[in-house]
Amino acid sequence: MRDAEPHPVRLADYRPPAWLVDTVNLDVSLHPTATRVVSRLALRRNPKGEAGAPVVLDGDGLTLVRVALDGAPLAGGAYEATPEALILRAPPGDRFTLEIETLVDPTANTQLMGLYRSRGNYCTQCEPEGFRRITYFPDRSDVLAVYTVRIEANREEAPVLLSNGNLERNGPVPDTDRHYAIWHDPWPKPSYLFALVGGNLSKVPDHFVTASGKPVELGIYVEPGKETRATYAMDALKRSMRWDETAFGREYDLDVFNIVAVSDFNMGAMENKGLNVFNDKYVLASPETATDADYAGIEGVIAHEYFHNWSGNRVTCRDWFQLCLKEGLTVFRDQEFSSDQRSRPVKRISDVRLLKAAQFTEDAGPLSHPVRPETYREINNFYTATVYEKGAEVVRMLKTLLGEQGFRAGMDLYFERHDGDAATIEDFLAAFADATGRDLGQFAAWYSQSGTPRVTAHGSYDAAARTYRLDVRQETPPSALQPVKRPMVLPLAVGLLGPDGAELPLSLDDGRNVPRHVIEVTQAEQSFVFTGITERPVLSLNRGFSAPINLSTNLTDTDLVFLAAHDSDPFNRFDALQDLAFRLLKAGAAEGRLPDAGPLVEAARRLLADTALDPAFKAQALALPGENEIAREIGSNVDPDAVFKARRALRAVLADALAAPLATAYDAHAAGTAYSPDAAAAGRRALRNLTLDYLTASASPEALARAQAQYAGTDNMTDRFAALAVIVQHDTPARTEVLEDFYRRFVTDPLVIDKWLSLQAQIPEEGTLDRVKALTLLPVFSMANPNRVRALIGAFATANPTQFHRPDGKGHDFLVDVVLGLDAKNPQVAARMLSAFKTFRQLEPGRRASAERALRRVAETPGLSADVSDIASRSLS
Ligand code: B3K
Ligand code: ZN
Repeated sequence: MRDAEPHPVRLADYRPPAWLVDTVNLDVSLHPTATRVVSRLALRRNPKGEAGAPVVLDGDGLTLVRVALDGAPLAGGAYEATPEALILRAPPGDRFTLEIETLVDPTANTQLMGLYRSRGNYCTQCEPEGFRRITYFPDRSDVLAVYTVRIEANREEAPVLLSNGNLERNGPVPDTDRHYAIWHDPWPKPSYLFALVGGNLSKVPDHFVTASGKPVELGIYVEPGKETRATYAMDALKRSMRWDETAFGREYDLDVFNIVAVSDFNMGAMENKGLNVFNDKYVLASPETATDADYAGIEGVIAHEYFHNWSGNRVTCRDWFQLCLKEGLTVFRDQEFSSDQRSRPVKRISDVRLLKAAQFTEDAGPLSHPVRPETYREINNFYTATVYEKGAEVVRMLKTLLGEQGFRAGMDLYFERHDGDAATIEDFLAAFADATGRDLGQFAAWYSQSGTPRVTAHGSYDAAARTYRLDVRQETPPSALQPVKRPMVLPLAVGLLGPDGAELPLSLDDGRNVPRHVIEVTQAEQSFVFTGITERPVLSLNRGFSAPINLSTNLTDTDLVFLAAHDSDPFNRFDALQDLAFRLLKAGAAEGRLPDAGPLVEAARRLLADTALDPAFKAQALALPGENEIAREIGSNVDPDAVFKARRALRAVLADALAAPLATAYDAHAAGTAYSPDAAAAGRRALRNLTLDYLTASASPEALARAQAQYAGTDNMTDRFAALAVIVQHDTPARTEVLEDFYRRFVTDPLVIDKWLSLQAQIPEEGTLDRVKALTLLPVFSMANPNRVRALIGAFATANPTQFHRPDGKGHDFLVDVVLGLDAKNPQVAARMLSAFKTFRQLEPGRRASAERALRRVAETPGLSADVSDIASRSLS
């Protein structure tokens, strides 16, 4: 267990490592409770490190057996060893070999960090600081070494033995029931990219030939019996490999690429060199068990981890403050991949929804931090929406500013310059600046300044002068650490629409035209005057959400209805509808009754009738913002019950006003041929299931019967689960029936049971808390499995605002009990659950006080992990 109050680590304190490791030879003898690890490190003093510094190797809970130096056993007095460090104060020279033997217990490892067991199989997770739980090592991302790994295990227990790189040889260990495999990875890598797997797994094989003709053997390893469920993941992998060649010129660089699916995993997946380890949720899919969203998730995560091979592995991070260097960039790359594979506008809309839901809320609350933080107490708590999602937005803005070619030139230069390096954000920006000649000095504030910029744009038309003037002001909310914030560079994609909806040519009064329709705001207040505008235009600003900002404009409801119908930018078409809905919902929540929804109804009616539109786009544009999204827009003094009621009321108004076209759309998008997970088919299902949601808003017996018919009559999980979700919203006997039926059908399939748990946790009724507690007692639930915990507890805390924030505080108390119970076993997941409180300051005073009491109860508990104590104290700060 780590120290709950460790000294904060600061970016400003970075020093190059005093010692480097050229090669690592690991010999791992797998055993359920006593795995023996012999590590031989070729150590070399770093000429750029602190002169005369001792050798300090990190450990975490290690049991040391012996140490040898250049082959000779080291006497006890020659080193200092604790479970947390191995220190040689007087190293014998500038270059020597250290051999270290440790014992680890993978079965007792419930943190799922380091070497652990998942359903009997051995696997590892080393990022960020798990390698030190396997052996003593300078466990930091700027120490790159070439690894050779020998794994030995019982043949029956672990017939499959995998590590990074290429397989050198394998075979039986003579005269024993054991066998071994030796893997060699020629690419120097930091310890966080090390991985090892041993177990009884089935290989789904395939192959790939790179653009330059190099053959690569591909393997996805799954539990025996699950092979057919890996087909889609394999397909996504091959498409990712090809895409990275064409979009970024990046080829794969080993003879093999393996993926292993495991059931117990703290996050989505891990990009270990040549051996990605995945949460099985992001590998396994079949039409009967996975929804369209699951398929899209698999495609995105497979791509993300694969793309890390260049953005993260070939070029890694100098230190963990630079995490966004690999994560933000790789999220951007996976977003682009999915956009190319599917519909670009639909992907952009869902990415922005996620950004706002997860990152804008984080940045507006006590856990706000810059994309590149400057201090941390527990790095595991910085794998955040800010680092990932805002980090990706910053890369996207670079592309918007530099254009397609400039961006590609910068990326090429970055990869060329830093291949084999541990790089920084400064290195990244310098590559773009040098490739394009552009000064990115002010732009760099996107990495260092926290908070979402608030931008107001006021447009005014001057008929006499034939000009349209846009006055833009920006301000980023101050924070305790950064009380004064500088203006940011905001690339705002813009269009002016004429009365017929046509796009007007843009030129500014200084004679410039507007390249790529992007204006660049760089000052706190700035005006742009567009000339030659003969009629009052309608402004479409921040198209495609080109800058991650909170924008308010002086557009009227009529303007928004116009944009919803005519904007050539699909994102802003969607956004116009959302804005209309937000205006109504905010007023409805504040006043207890909805204003006239006429303009929204008309805009929605037109959109629904527009046969030229992609059904997937329609489904997004017609879906009302969720309760959390509405709360975010309200921003302060939020009453979740009022939000819920306003949303329900607006849904009923739309359902009633559009009953006929919704029913027509439902029938018109009926499932046809066999299920296919492609984007077009998924889009039709999305629209149909959205209409089903509206059609059952009234809970009329006919509507529920339609949902029940869909539930029973389909063979795919998307349609079955969508029907289940709408039925479960209504307290009728049908609810119990379908929930029981679903359980019986899928009781042996944990990933499907997660959906069942999650759905029940989201029922917006008073009985839900007791229901959730009861579900924790079922044998299908386990606090030891992160997927189960996220599905049930996570959904309750993050997706059921009326019940989590019950006025009696019992929802808060429950989460605290769970977090405290979980902390001793899996601090990372416990801390994740606790961060559900990140928006508590936006609540009305009663619920805010209850959340604060709950957080205090955590903070005051003795013996907390660093992970949980860090989240509790920052949340309260
Ligand atoms: N790099 C890993 C995340 C590791 C998280 C450690 N707490 C997965 C990813 O982002 O690709
Ligand atoms: Zn990543």
